[in-house]
Amino acid sequence: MKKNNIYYSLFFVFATTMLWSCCSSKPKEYVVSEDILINQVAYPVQGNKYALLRLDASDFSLNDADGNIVFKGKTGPWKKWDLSGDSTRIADFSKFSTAGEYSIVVNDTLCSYPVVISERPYDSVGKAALKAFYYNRSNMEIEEKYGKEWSRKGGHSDTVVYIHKSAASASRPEGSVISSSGGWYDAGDYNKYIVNSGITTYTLMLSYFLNPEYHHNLNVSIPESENDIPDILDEVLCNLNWMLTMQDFKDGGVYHKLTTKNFDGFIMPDQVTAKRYMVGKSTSAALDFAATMAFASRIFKDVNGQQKIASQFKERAQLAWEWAKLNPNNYFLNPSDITTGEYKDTSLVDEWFWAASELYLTTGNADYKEVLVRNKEKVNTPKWDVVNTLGFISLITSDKAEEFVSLQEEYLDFVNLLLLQDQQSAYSVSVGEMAWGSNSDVANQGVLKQVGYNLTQDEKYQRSAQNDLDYLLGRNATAYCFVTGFGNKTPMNIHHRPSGADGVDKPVPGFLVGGPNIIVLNDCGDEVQRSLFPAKSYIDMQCSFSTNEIAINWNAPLVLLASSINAHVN
Ligand code: 9MR
Repeated sequence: MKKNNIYYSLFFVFATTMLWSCCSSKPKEYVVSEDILINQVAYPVQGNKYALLRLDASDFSLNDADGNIVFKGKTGPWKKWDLSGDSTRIADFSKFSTAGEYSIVVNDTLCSYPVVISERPYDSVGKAALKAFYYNRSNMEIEEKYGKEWSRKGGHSDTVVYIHKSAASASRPEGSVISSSGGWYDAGDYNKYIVNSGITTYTLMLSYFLNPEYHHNLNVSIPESENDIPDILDEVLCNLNWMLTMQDFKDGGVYHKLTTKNFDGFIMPDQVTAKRYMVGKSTSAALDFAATMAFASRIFKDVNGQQKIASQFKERAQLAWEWAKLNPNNYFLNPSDITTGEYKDTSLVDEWFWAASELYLTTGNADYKEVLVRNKEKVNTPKWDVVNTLGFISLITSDKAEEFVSLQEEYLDFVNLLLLQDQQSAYSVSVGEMAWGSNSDVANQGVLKQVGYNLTQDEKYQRSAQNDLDYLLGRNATAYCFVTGFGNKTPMNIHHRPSGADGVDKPVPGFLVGGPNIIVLNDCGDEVQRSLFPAKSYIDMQCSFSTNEIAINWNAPLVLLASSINAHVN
């Protein structure tokens, strides 16, 4: 992994208007400009294809690798984005639909990075995004056969986990030891957190639920690829099995997290020595666990040979729910001796709604319906601490959907609003703020649009979801393709411990970085300046935990988005 480099970061700050070296269009040489923003992975043959120009040009052309002009067009009107502080105009080449490699040429001097048009544009990025979960498995060796240059020894067997005093109970007193193996590391750190695992695991199962045929045919080369379960469900099972160990089945309570006291350094997982603890049972963990397990039981009951575990998921979900009812106000706060991720949430109405929705769909018990009706809030963009829309999605796509017609209307009203925001936006996205993990908000809005498409078969939803993917893959204000291992300008120095410590130059592939925001401007020290425009405030340095970390809950919507578009573009 490259060392953090201050010159590199300073260069980035001033690079927004800089021109890069030549692209290879012949017979004429053009200079690549990052003011011609494109999806650097690929565009579908059928569907929307456009670049965004930050240049004053009224015409553009699409040239093939030999320099021949294959399409000419006019650019659209300027649109401004307050979040990026700049303006763009559209260069639309949707009408051109021949697969191949091209570039956009402007003013007869400047060109874009290569524009790829393909029948199956997101196969590789979708596979890599799912494979990233395998790379982040906590307890097992990543074998060379599957992990290539990113193979590594196993770490964190988590067979010896100490009960922290915040989690002590009569049967498991402080300092007693339990085993809690498996699951994924949460992010660039090595800890495992139930709240974040819940939404992540749900989103991957939703990807399967929406696109079963696509996932049945998808092989991402993991140790379980040869069994008869789709790889995405094998991956999910690794985490579900770990989640089960996070429940104290004596009382149904679910520990909030399994963690070291402080974050480990940038060392390989097999080198770490710090003790791991089970910390605090929380209401949010119990409800997210209940929701995820209830959905898992519906998914796995129809999977070959998985009926037994499916009914276990259901029982455990109910057990967690009962605990939450008895302990509705166990809001998690880090104990004074623990400094790792807190995942603090003081408003749990949405968690009650989500868990009640999943349990109602799984059991048919009207008591849960009564709770969900009472706790319904407005549709919004899902996040680890904002989960009511996950309940909406499950209800309106279920076999009980006719009981929830008004929820479907509310849902589509919200998604239609997102589409309007996309049309008005200079960067063709619906986000109105840049949060920590802003890229996952873009991806999750793409997920909402894809669900809209599944419900209605109306192409407009899919087109707007495609815009979200285009943004993530390079058509954004930083000109980065935000997925490791993809694009011409790609993150190299992610805040991810194995990528930082493995001695391999390239980061582990398939990870979506958190992306721009201005929440913590000095994570690399005061001497490293970032843009004050939120949508440009991203830096490819390992120290930038606030913009350049990766996380399982950010990758899951990328998997769904790429898989769904892949499944439907052809
Ligand atoms: O995704 C989380 C973000 O919403 C919070 O603002 C941020 C600070 O509390 O934490 C993020 O989650 C991190 C977690 O606490 C620890 N593992 C890495 C996660 C991604 O940064």
